Amino acid sequence: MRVYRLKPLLLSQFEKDGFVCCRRFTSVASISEGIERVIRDVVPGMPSEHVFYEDRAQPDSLKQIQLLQQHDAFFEALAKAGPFRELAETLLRDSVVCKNIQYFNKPPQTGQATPPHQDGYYFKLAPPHALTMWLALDEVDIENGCVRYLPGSHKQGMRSHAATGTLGFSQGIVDFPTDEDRKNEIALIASPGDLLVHHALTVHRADANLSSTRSRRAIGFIFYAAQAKIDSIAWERYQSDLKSDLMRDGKI
Ligand SMILES: O=C(O)CCC(=O)C(=O)O
Repeated sequence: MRVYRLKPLLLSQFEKDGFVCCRRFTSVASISEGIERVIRDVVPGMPSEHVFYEDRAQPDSLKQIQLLQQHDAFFEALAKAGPFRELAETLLRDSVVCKNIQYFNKPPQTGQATPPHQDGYYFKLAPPHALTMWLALDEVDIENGCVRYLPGSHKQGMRSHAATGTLGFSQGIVDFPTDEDRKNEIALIASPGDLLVHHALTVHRADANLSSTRSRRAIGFIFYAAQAKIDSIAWERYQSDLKSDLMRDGKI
């Protein structure tokens, strides 16, 4: 398979830049079908804290589904074995645990920006050895809100975060963008099947979807290295605060 020959190159890019982009990593037909099936058959029975809408009264404004691997056998199989997991093991130089498979959409015009953040701030891991994969299901470009990275930011530690008010991305970097951030940020345009992978400390964000017709759908995979340990007290506190905030604001 293509990825095997490229693995040493991908690993050195990942360790240097904190992200890699694997063009045409996979065909998206079965994954798109899987997501359509979950939206149709599973979402109606899911707990509200696993399904986020821009506006709960508008089913078309669905923006995120959490923990697909717990809700659907197809996604459970993707979490347990196959090319995503194998690539995660290579890039983290460890065996891995798949913690979350997520669906992301930015619906046309209503899809909000993803605030600048480091995933490790949400994960509460020591050491912060984890990565996120982001598989494009649509053509994704500047207009509909492509992912933007700060190369090398994974080597510069955790930045200060604070509440954003954004459903699904509750924490954002407080001093973004600095002049350096503005100079260094790169935007990753992607086609269906392209896979972006970033380290848990890599700073990233995405703009809102300004297109009037095009959605911006993607699947996210979160893998933790086996050596990374969760600070379970900090994590439980964060989850409980988050749930109360979302319920108070009527978002879930
Ligand atoms: O889909 C997006 O806008 C960004 C996803 C993201 O930030 C993440 O998976 O960590």
